[in-house]
Amino acid sequence: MDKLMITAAVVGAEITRNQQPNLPITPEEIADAAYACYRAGASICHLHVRNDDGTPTQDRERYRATIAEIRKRCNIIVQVSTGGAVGMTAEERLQPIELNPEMATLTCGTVNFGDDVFWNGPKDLERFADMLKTHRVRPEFEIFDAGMVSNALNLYRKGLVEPPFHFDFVLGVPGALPASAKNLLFLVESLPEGATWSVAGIGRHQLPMATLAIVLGGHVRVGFEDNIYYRKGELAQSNAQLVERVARMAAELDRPLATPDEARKILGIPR
Ligand code: KMH
Ligand code: ZN
Repeated sequence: MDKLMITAAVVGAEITRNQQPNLPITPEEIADAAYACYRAGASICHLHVRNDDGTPTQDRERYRATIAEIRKRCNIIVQVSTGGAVGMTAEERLQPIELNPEMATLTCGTVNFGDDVFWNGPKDLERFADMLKTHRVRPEFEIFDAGMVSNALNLYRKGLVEPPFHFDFVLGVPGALPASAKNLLFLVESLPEGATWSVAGIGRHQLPMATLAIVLGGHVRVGFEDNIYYRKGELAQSNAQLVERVARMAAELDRPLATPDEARKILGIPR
C-alpha cells in the first residue's frame, strides 16, 4: 500500500460560524488551520475561500492571498476547489486555476445537493478539464454519484486528462450516493489500474469511511467542509483534531503517513 495521504478540507463553502464557531474564514485563519493540519499529518489542503463576512467566494485574489499565507507556513499541497458553492458560474469557479496551483478538484457530473443542484454538465466537464490541462494543474476527480467515474474516464478518452488519476469519493451528501461499505467498494472496483482514491464521508460517515480507506489502501479526507463534529453531539475543536484522530488510527493500523513531497510523488505532481 502507498503511504496514507490525508486531505484536510478546512473550510468548504457551506458551513457557517453559527454551526461551527471555530470555522476559519480569513486568509490567515485558513492558513493557520492548514498548518495545524499539516503538523497533525495532512499532506493536502483542499481549499475554499470566504469573504470577510463568511460568504463563499471563488475570487482569484482571495485565493492568491490565502495560498501565500499557507506557503509562509508549510509545503502542504494546495488543492484549490473548482466546485465553489452551488449556483456559481463556471467563470467564477475557474478563477483560482489562473494562479497555476499544483492541484484542483474536478467534479464529474451534475448531482442533487441537499435542496439544491450542483451543476456540472458534460460541456462544463470538458471546459474545466481543458483549463486544468492548459495550466498544468493535477485534477482530483470528485465523485458524488455512481455514474461519475465513467464521466471522468470519458475525459481521458477525449485526451483532456492524463494519468496517474486520483479520485475522491464524496459519500453521504443528501441527494447523492449514500456512504456505505458496499458503495465504496463498488466505486473502488470501477477504477482503472493504477488509480489512487480517497474518501470523504459526510457528517457521521466521516469516521467509518476514513477507517475503511485506511485498511483498503485508499486515502482519507476529513475537515469541517464535510463534518463539524468530533462525535455525536460534540463539535470538533478544530480541523486538526479530526486529522489527529486519523493519524492515530493509521499508526495503530501500520499505515505510515505521506509527507507532502511523498504525496506529490504518488499523485504525479512535479516538485
Ligand atoms: N461546495 C460544493 C457545492 C469542490 O470543492 O470541488 C462543491 C465542492 C466540490 O465543494
Ligand atoms: Zn470543496
